[in-house]
Amino acid sequence: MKQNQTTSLALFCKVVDNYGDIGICWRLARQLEQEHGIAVTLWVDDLLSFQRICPQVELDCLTQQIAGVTVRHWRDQDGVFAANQIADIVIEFFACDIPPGYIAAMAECTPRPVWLNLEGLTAEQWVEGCHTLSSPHPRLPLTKYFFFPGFTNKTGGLLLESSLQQQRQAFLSDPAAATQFLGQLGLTQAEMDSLKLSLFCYPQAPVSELFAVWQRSATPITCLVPEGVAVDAVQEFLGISGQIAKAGMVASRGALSVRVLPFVPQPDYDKLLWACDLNFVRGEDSFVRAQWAGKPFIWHIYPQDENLHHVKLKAFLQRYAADFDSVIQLSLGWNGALNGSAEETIDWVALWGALSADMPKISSATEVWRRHLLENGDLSSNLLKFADTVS
Ligand code: TRH
Repeated sequence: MKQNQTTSLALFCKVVDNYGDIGICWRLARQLEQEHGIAVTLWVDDLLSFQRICPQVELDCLTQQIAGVTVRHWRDQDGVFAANQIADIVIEFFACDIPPGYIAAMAECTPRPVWLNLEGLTAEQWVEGCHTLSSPHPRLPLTKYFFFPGFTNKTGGLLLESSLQQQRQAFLSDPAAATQFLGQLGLTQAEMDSLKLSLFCYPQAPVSELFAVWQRSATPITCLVPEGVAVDAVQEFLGISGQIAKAGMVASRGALSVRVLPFVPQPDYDKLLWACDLNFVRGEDSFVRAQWAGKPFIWHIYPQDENLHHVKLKAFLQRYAADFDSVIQLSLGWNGALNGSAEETIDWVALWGALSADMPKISSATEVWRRHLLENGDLSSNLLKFADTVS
Protein backbone atom coordinates (compact mmCIF):
# COMPACT_ATOMS: atom_id res chain seq x y z
CA MET A 1 0.00 0.00 0.00
CA LYS A 2 1.07 3.60 -0.53
CA GLN A 3 3.14 4.99 2.32
CA ASN A 4 2.45 8.28 4.12
CA GLN A 5 -0.82 8.89 2.44
CA THR A 6 -4.43 8.13 3.22
CA THR A 7 -5.34 4.58 2.25
CA SER A 8 -8.09 4.50 -0.34
CA LEU A 9 -10.69 1.80 -0.69
CA ALA A 10 -13.31 1.08 -3.34
CA LEU A 11 -16.34 -0.97 -2.36
CA PHE A 12 -18.54 -2.32 -5.15
CA CYS A 13 -22.14 -3.14 -4.27
CA LYS A 14 -24.77 -4.66 -6.52
CA VAL A 15 -28.20 -4.61 -4.98
CA VAL A 16 -29.66 -8.02 -5.68
CA ASP A 17 -32.89 -7.15 -3.91
CA ASN A 18 -34.20 -5.52 -0.75
CA TYR A 19 -31.91 -3.56 1.56
CA GLY A 20 -29.32 -5.94 2.95
CA ASP A 21 -26.70 -5.59 0.22
CA ILE A 22 -26.55 -1.82 0.44
CA GLY A 23 -27.28 -1.95 4.18
CA ILE A 24 -24.11 -3.93 4.82
CA CYS A 25 -21.96 -1.98 2.34
CA TRP A 26 -23.11 1.38 3.67
CA ARG A 27 -22.37 0.33 7.24
CA LEU A 28 -18.92 -0.94 6.26
CA ALA A 29 -18.12 2.14 4.17
CA ARG A 30 -19.04 4.56 6.97
CA GLN A 31 -17.09 2.65 9.53
CA LEU A 32 -13.93 2.43 7.41
CA GLU A 33 -14.06 6.16 6.83
CA GLN A 34 -15.04 7.27 10.32
CA GLU A 35 -13.04 4.89 12.46
CA HIS A 36 -10.04 4.08 10.26
CA GLY A 37 -9.60 7.31 8.28
CA ILE A 38 -9.80 5.47 4.94
CA ALA A 39 -10.88 7.36 1.83
CA VAL A 40 -13.82 5.20 0.78
CA THR A 41 -15.62 5.20 -2.55
CA LEU A 42 -18.84 3.22 -2.51
CA TRP A 43 -19.96 2.14 -5.97
CA VAL A 44 -23.65 1.19 -5.86
CA ASP A 45 -26.01 0.35 -8.71
CA ASP A 46 -29.34 1.13 -6.98
CA LEU A 47 -29.66 4.54 -5.35
CA LEU A 48 -33.37 4.11 -4.65
CA SER A 49 -32.84 1.17 -2.27
CA PHE A 50 -29.95 3.10 -0.73
CA GLN A 51 -32.17 6.13 -0.12
CA ARG A 52 -34.63 4.01 1.90
CA ILE A 53 -32.01 3.36 4.62
CA CYS A 54 -30.14 6.65 4.14
CA PRO A 55 -32.50 9.53 3.30
CA GLN A 56 -29.63 11.91 2.33
CA VAL A 57 -29.00 9.99 -0.90
CA GLU A 58 -29.85 12.02 -4.00
CA LEU A 59 -31.18 9.87 -6.79
CA ASP A 60 -29.90 11.82 -9.78
CA CYS A 61 -26.28 12.24 -8.67
CA LEU A 62 -23.45 10.38 -10.33
CA THR A 63 -21.08 11.26 -7.48
CA GLN A 64 -22.01 12.55 -4.05
CA GLN A 65 -20.40 12.83 -0.62
CA ILE A 66 -22.37 11.36 2.27
CA ALA A 67 -20.98 11.10 5.80
CA GLY A 68 -17.45 11.44 4.42
CA VAL A 69 -17.92 8.61 1.91
CA THR A 70 -17.79 9.21 -1.84
CA VAL A 71 -20.86 7.54 -3.31
CA ARG A 72 -20.75 6.74 -7.02
CA HIS A 73 -23.69 5.52 -9.01
CA TRP A 74 -22.41 2.34 -10.67
CA ARG A 75 -24.42 2.32 -13.85
CA ASP A 76 -22.64 -0.13 -16.16
CA GLN A 77 -19.64 -2.36 -16.66
CA ASP A 78 -18.09 -0.07 -19.25
CA GLY A 79 -15.46 2.49 -18.56
CA VAL A 80 -11.74 2.77 -18.89
CA PHE A 81 -9.76 3.45 -15.75
CA ALA A 82 -6.19 4.65 -15.26
CA ALA A 83 -3.95 3.10 -12.63
CA ASN A 84 -4.07 6.30 -10.57
CA GLN A 85 -7.86 5.98 -10.24
CA ILE A 86 -7.58 2.60 -8.56
CA ALA A 87 -7.95 2.28 -4.79
CA ASP A 88 -5.39 0.60 -2.52
CA ILE A 89 -8.00 -1.88 -1.38
CA VAL A 90 -10.78 -3.08 -3.69
CA ILE A 91 -13.74 -4.96 -2.27
CA GLU A 92 -16.39 -6.68 -4.30
CA PHE A 93 -19.42 -7.49 -2.23
CA PHE A 94 -21.01 -10.90 -2.73
CA ALA A 95 -18.93 -11.72 -5.80
CA CYS A 96 -20.45 -8.91 -7.85
CA ASP A 97 -18.49 -8.56 -11.09
CA ILE A 98 -16.54 -5.34 -10.93
CA PRO A 99 -16.01 -3.52 -14.25
CA PRO A 100 -13.41 -5.26 -16.47
CA GLY A 101 -11.76 -1.88 -17.15
CA TYR A 102 -11.27 -1.43 -13.41
CA ILE A 103 -9.68 -4.88 -13.08
CA ALA A 104 -7.40 -4.20 -16.05
CA ALA A 105 -6.21 -0.99 -14.40
CA MET A 106 -5.67 -2.83 -11.09
CA ALA A 107 -3.15 -5.02 -12.89
CA GLU A 108 -1.24 -1.89 -13.96
CA CYS A 109 -0.80 -0.59 -10.41
CA THR A 110 2.43 -0.76 -8.46
CA PRO A 111 2.02 -2.03 -5.85
CA ARG A 112 -1.08 -3.95 -6.80
CA PRO A 113 -4.21 -3.23 -4.81
CA VAL A 114 -5.46 -5.72 -2.27
CA TRP A 115 -8.51 -7.36 -3.82
CA LEU A 116 -11.13 -8.92 -1.57
CA ASN A 117 -14.42 -10.63 -2.17
CA LEU A 118 -16.59 -10.00 0.88
CA GLU A 119 -18.91 -12.98 1.16
CA GLY A 120 -22.30 -13.52 2.76
CA LEU A 121 -22.75 -14.53 6.38
CA THR A 122 -23.31 -18.13 7.36
CA ALA A 123 -22.74 -20.09 10.55
CA GLU A 124 -21.72 -23.23 8.66
CA GLN A 125 -18.43 -24.82 9.68
CA TRP A 126 -16.89 -24.88 6.16
CA VAL A 127 -16.54 -21.10 6.21
CA GLU A 128 -13.55 -21.34 8.54
CA GLY A 129 -11.66 -23.32 5.88
CA CYS A 130 -12.47 -20.86 3.09
CA HIS A 131 -11.95 -17.60 4.95
CA THR A 132 -8.94 -15.69 3.45
CA LEU A 133 -8.36 -18.29 0.70
CA SER A 134 -6.70 -16.83 -2.37
CA SER A 135 -7.78 -17.08 -5.99
CA PRO A 136 -5.24 -16.04 -8.64
CA HIS A 137 -6.67 -14.25 -11.68
CA PRO A 138 -6.56 -16.58 -14.73
CA ARG A 139 -4.80 -14.02 -16.95
CA LEU A 140 -3.68 -10.99 -14.99
CA PRO A 141 -1.06 -10.71 -12.24
CA LEU A 142 -3.72 -10.25 -9.57
CA THR A 143 -4.91 -12.31 -6.61
CA LYS A 144 -8.33 -12.11 -5.06
CA TYR A 145 -8.94 -13.18 -1.45
CA PHE A 146 -12.19 -14.44 0.03
CA PHE A 147 -13.21 -12.75 3.21
CA PHE A 148 -16.05 -14.33 5.22
CA PRO A 149 -17.98 -12.74 8.03
CA GLY A 150 -18.84 -15.22 10.73
CA PHE A 151 -19.45 -16.20 14.30
CA THR A 152 -16.05 -17.60 15.30
CA ASN A 153 -12.51 -16.28 15.62
CA LYS A 154 -11.53 -18.24 12.49
CA THR A 155 -13.73 -15.95 10.39
CA GLY A 156 -13.83 -12.20 9.78
CA GLY A 157 -16.36 -11.60 12.58
CA LEU A 158 -19.36 -9.30 12.28
CA LEU A 159 -19.74 -5.64 11.42
CA LEU A 160 -19.73 -3.61 14.62
CA GLU A 161 -19.17 0.10 15.05
CA SER A 162 -16.83 0.95 17.93
CA SER A 163 -19.41 3.13 19.71
CA LEU A 164 -22.41 0.85 19.26
CA GLN A 165 -22.21 -0.98 22.56
CA GLN A 166 -21.81 2.25 24.47
CA GLN A 167 -24.78 3.82 22.66
CA ARG A 168 -26.86 0.77 23.38
CA GLN A 169 -25.90 0.81 27.05
CA ALA A 170 -26.79 4.50 27.35
CA PHE A 171 -30.15 3.89 25.67
CA LEU A 172 -30.99 0.89 27.83
CA SER A 173 -30.05 2.60 31.07
CA ASP A 174 -32.20 5.66 30.34
CA PRO A 175 -35.90 4.71 30.20
CA ALA A 176 -36.72 8.23 29.03
CA ALA A 177 -34.71 7.62 25.84
CA ALA A 178 -36.90 4.65 24.87
CA THR A 179 -40.07 6.55 25.80
CA GLN A 180 -39.02 9.47 23.64
CA PHE A 181 -38.00 7.27 20.73
CA LEU A 182 -41.14 5.14 20.77
CA GLY A 183 -43.27 8.25 21.31
CA GLN A 184 -41.85 9.76 18.13
CA LEU A 185 -42.95 6.62 16.33
CA GLY A 186 -46.46 7.23 17.64
CA LEU A 187 -46.71 4.56 20.35
CA THR A 188 -49.18 5.21 23.16
CA GLN A 189 -48.23 4.68 26.80
CA ALA A 190 -50.26 1.47 26.85
CA GLU A 191 -48.36 0.15 23.84
CA MET A 192 -45.06 1.09 25.45
CA ASP A 193 -46.06 -0.82 28.59
CA SER A 194 -47.02 -3.94 26.66
CA LEU A 195 -44.76 -6.71 25.35
CA LYS A 196 -43.18 -5.04 22.32
CA LEU A 197 -42.26 -7.02 19.24
CA SER A 198 -40.65 -5.67 16.09
CA LEU A 199 -41.45 -7.58 12.92
CA PHE A 200 -39.20 -7.61 9.85
CA CYS A 201 -39.59 -10.70 7.65
CA TYR A 202 -40.06 -11.92 4.09
CA PRO A 203 -43.56 -12.16 2.59
CA GLN A 204 -43.90 -15.93 3.11
CA ALA A 205 -43.56 -15.80 6.92
CA PRO A 206 -46.65 -17.17 8.71
CA VAL A 207 -47.49 -13.79 10.24
CA SER A 208 -51.29 -14.23 10.34
CA GLU A 209 -50.82 -17.41 12.34
CA LEU A 210 -48.85 -15.59 15.01
CA PHE A 211 -51.22 -12.62 14.97
CA ALA A 212 -54.03 -15.08 15.76
CA VAL A 213 -52.07 -16.47 18.73
CA TRP A 214 -51.05 -13.06 20.04
CA GLN A 215 -54.66 -11.84 19.99
CA ARG A 216 -55.46 -14.49 22.56
CA SER A 217 -52.49 -13.69 24.79
CA ALA A 218 -53.14 -13.21 28.50
CA THR A 219 -51.05 -10.02 28.46
CA PRO A 220 -51.06 -7.13 25.96
CA ILE A 221 -48.75 -7.33 22.96
CA THR A 222 -47.77 -4.60 20.50
CA CYS A 223 -46.33 -5.64 17.16
CA LEU A 224 -44.42 -2.93 15.31
CA VAL A 225 -44.20 -3.51 11.57
CA PRO A 226 -42.28 -1.30 9.14
CA GLU A 227 -44.22 -0.13 6.08
CA GLY A 228 -44.08 -2.66 3.26
CA VAL A 229 -43.43 -5.67 5.52
CA ALA A 230 -45.89 -8.57 6.00
CA VAL A 231 -48.22 -6.66 3.71
CA ASP A 232 -51.05 -9.21 3.45
CA ALA A 233 -51.26 -10.09 7.13
CA VAL A 234 -51.08 -6.44 8.18
CA GLN A 235 -53.76 -5.37 5.69
CA GLU A 236 -56.01 -8.12 6.90
CA PHE A 237 -55.44 -7.25 10.55
CA LEU A 238 -56.04 -3.55 9.90
CA GLY A 239 -59.13 -4.42 7.87
CA ILE A 240 -57.95 -2.48 4.84
CA SER A 241 -57.68 -5.21 2.19
CA GLY A 242 -56.35 -3.91 -1.07
CA GLN A 243 -55.04 -0.66 0.45
CA ILE A 244 -51.44 0.00 1.33
CA ALA A 245 -50.80 0.07 5.07
CA LYS A 246 -49.20 3.41 5.89
CA ALA A 247 -46.98 4.40 8.79
CA GLY A 248 -49.12 5.50 11.72
CA MET A 249 -51.94 3.06 11.02
CA VAL A 250 -52.82 0.95 14.03
CA ALA A 251 -55.50 -1.56 15.00
CA SER A 252 -56.19 -3.68 18.08
CA ARG A 253 -57.92 -7.00 18.43
CA GLY A 254 -57.98 -8.93 21.64
CA ALA A 255 -54.60 -8.56 23.33
CA LEU A 256 -52.80 -7.52 20.16
CA SER A 257 -52.12 -4.09 18.69
CA VAL A 258 -50.44 -3.94 15.31
CA ARG A 259 -48.83 -0.61 14.51
CA VAL A 260 -47.27 0.28 11.16
CA LEU A 261 -43.99 2.16 11.45
CA PRO A 262 -42.13 4.20 8.87
CA PHE A 263 -39.04 2.54 7.45
CA VAL A 264 -36.52 4.34 9.65
CA PRO A 265 -32.86 5.25 8.92
CA GLN A 266 -30.33 2.60 9.97
CA PRO A 267 -29.31 4.13 13.35
CA ASP A 268 -32.96 4.34 14.40
CA TYR A 269 -33.51 0.73 13.46
CA ASP A 270 -30.93 -0.18 16.12
CA LYS A 271 -32.92 1.83 18.66
CA LEU A 272 -36.06 -0.01 17.68
CA LEU A 273 -34.31 -3.33 18.31
CA TRP A 274 -33.02 -2.11 21.67
CA ALA A 275 -36.48 -0.86 22.68
CA CYS A 276 -38.36 -4.07 21.88
CA ASP A 277 -38.61 -7.22 23.98
CA LEU A 278 -38.41 -9.60 21.03
CA ASN A 279 -37.29 -8.86 17.48
CA PHE A 280 -38.19 -10.72 14.33
CA VAL A 281 -35.39 -10.00 11.88
CA ARG A 282 -34.37 -11.24 8.46
CA GLY A 283 -31.63 -11.48 5.84
CA GLU A 284 -28.19 -10.55 7.10
CA ASP A 285 -27.83 -7.03 8.42
CA SER A 286 -30.94 -6.80 10.63
CA PHE A 287 -30.09 -10.32 11.84
CA VAL A 288 -26.64 -9.14 12.95
CA ARG A 289 -28.02 -5.96 14.53
CA ALA A 290 -30.46 -8.06 16.56
CA GLN A 291 -27.51 -9.97 17.97
CA TRP A 292 -25.73 -6.77 18.96
CA ALA A 293 -28.99 -5.57 20.51
CA GLY A 294 -28.73 -8.51 22.90
CA LYS A 295 -32.52 -8.97 22.92
CA PRO A 296 -34.22 -12.29 22.05
CA PHE A 297 -34.82 -12.58 18.33
CA ILE A 298 -36.24 -14.89 15.70
CA TRP A 299 -34.55 -15.00 12.31
CA HIS A 300 -36.33 -15.22 8.98
CA ILE A 301 -33.56 -16.36 6.68
CA TYR A 302 -33.33 -15.23 3.06
CA PRO A 303 -34.90 -18.06 1.02
CA GLN A 304 -32.75 -20.03 -1.41
CA ASP A 305 -33.48 -22.67 -4.04
CA GLU A 306 -33.92 -26.24 -2.87
CA ASN A 307 -34.27 -25.03 0.72
CA LEU A 308 -30.52 -24.54 1.00
CA HIS A 309 -31.26 -21.85 3.54
CA HIS A 310 -32.62 -24.44 5.96
CA VAL A 311 -29.10 -25.84 6.33
CA LYS A 312 -27.81 -22.37 7.15
CA LEU A 313 -30.64 -21.74 9.56
CA LYS A 314 -29.98 -24.96 11.43
CA ALA A 315 -26.23 -24.27 11.54
CA PHE A 316 -26.95 -20.94 13.19
CA LEU A 317 -29.53 -22.30 15.62
CA GLN A 318 -27.06 -24.96 16.66
CA ARG A 319 -24.56 -22.28 17.65
CA TYR A 320 -26.96 -19.77 19.18
CA ALA A 321 -29.83 -21.75 20.65
CA ALA A 322 -28.74 -25.36 21.14
CA ASP A 323 -30.12 -25.25 24.71
CA PHE A 324 -33.46 -23.78 23.72
CA ASP A 325 -35.79 -26.14 21.96
CA SER A 326 -38.46 -23.42 22.08
CA VAL A 327 -36.31 -21.08 19.95
CA ILE A 328 -35.34 -23.87 17.58
CA GLN A 329 -38.90 -25.11 17.04
CA LEU A 330 -40.44 -21.68 16.57
CA SER A 331 -37.61 -20.63 14.25
CA LEU A 332 -38.03 -23.76 12.15
CA GLY A 333 -41.78 -23.24 11.96
CA TRP A 334 -41.32 -19.56 11.08
CA ASN A 335 -39.02 -20.57 8.22
CA GLY A 336 -41.13 -23.47 6.93
CA ALA A 337 -38.49 -25.94 8.10
CA LEU A 338 -40.29 -27.98 10.75
CA ASN A 339 -39.69 -31.60 9.80
CA GLY A 340 -42.75 -33.45 8.67
CA SER A 341 -45.19 -30.65 9.52
CA ALA A 342 -47.54 -29.39 6.90
CA GLU A 343 -47.82 -25.66 7.59
CA GLU A 344 -51.48 -25.89 8.53
CA THR A 345 -50.79 -28.51 11.20
CA ILE A 346 -48.23 -26.47 13.12
CA ASP A 347 -49.41 -25.76 16.64
CA TRP A 348 -48.53 -22.09 16.90
CA VAL A 349 -50.18 -21.76 20.31
CA ALA A 350 -47.82 -24.40 21.69
CA LEU A 351 -44.75 -22.96 19.94
CA TRP A 352 -45.45 -19.45 21.17
CA GLY A 353 -46.33 -20.70 24.66
CA ALA A 354 -43.00 -22.52 24.94
CA LEU A 355 -41.05 -19.52 23.71
CA SER A 356 -42.85 -17.13 26.07
CA ALA A 357 -42.20 -19.41 29.02
CA ASP A 358 -38.49 -19.53 28.18
CA MET A 359 -38.19 -15.81 27.50
CA PRO A 360 -36.31 -14.83 30.70
CA LYS A 361 -33.75 -17.59 30.11
CA ILE A 362 -33.47 -16.74 26.41
CA SER A 363 -32.82 -13.10 27.34
CA SER A 364 -29.90 -14.06 29.55
CA ALA A 365 -28.51 -16.47 26.95
CA THR A 366 -28.75 -13.83 24.21
CA GLU A 367 -26.75 -11.45 26.35
CA VAL A 368 -24.08 -14.13 26.84
CA TRP A 369 -24.09 -14.73 23.06
CA ARG A 370 -23.59 -11.00 22.43
CA ARG A 371 -20.55 -10.94 24.72
CA HIS A 372 -19.19 -14.08 23.10
CA LEU A 373 -19.45 -12.47 19.64
CA LEU A 374 -17.58 -9.40 20.86
CA GLU A 375 -14.54 -11.61 21.44
CA ASN A 376 -14.14 -12.09 17.66
CA GLY A 377 -13.38 -8.40 17.11
CA ASP A 378 -15.17 -6.40 14.42
CA LEU A 379 -15.23 -7.18 10.72
CA SER A 380 -13.82 -3.84 9.52
CA SER A 381 -10.74 -4.02 11.74
CA ASN A 382 -10.25 -7.69 10.94
CA LEU A 383 -10.51 -6.93 7.24
CA LEU A 384 -7.94 -4.14 7.40
CA LYS A 385 -5.55 -6.30 9.42
CA PHE A 386 -5.83 -9.00 6.79
CA ALA A 387 -5.34 -6.49 3.95
CA ASP A 388 -2.13 -5.39 5.65
CA THR A 389 -0.79 -8.93 5.74
CA VAL A 390 -1.29 -9.49 2.00
CA SER A 391 -0.35 -6.02 0.70
O1 TRH B 1 -33.54 -6.34 3.24
P1 TRH B 1 -32.98 -7.69 3.44
O2 TRH B 1 -33.86 -8.80 3.14
O3 TRH B 1 -31.70 -7.78 2.63
C1 TRH B 1 -30.96 -8.83 2.08
C2 TRH B 1 -31.09 -8.83 0.60
O4 TRH B 1 -32.30 -9.43 0.25
C3 TRH B 1 -29.93 -9.53 -0.01
O5 TRH B 1 -30.06 -9.73 -1.38
C4 TRH B 1 -29.64 -10.81 0.68
O6 TRH B 1 -28.41 -11.19 0.22
C5 TRH B 1 -29.56 -10.59 2.17
O7 TRH B 1 -30.76 -10.00 2.65
C6 TRH B 1 -29.30 -11.86 2.91
O8 TRH B 1 -32.54 -7.85 4.99
P2 TRH B 1 -31.32 -7.26 5.84
O9 TRH B 1 -30.05 -7.91 5.44
O10 TRH B 1 -31.70 -7.35 7.23
O11 TRH B 1 -31.22 -5.73 5.46
C7 TRH B 1 -32.15 -4.78 5.85
C8 TRH B 1 -31.48 -3.44 6.05
O12 TRH B 1 -32.47 -2.44 6.23
C9 TRH B 1 -30.60 -3.39 7.29
O13 TRH B 1 -29.44 -2.61 7.02
C10 TRH B 1 -31.46 -2.71 8.32
C11 TRH B 1 -32.20 -1.74 7.44
N1 TRH B 1 -33.45 -1.21 7.97
C12 TRH B 1 -33.53 0.13 8.23
O14 TRH B 1 -32.54 0.86 8.07
N2 TRH B 1 -34.71 0.64 8.65
C13 TRH B 1 -35.81 -0.13 8.89
O15 TRH B 1 -36.87 0.41 9.29
C14 TRH B 1 -35.71 -1.53 8.63
C15 TRH B 1 -36.89 -2.42 8.88
C16 TRH B 1 -34.51 -2.04 8.18
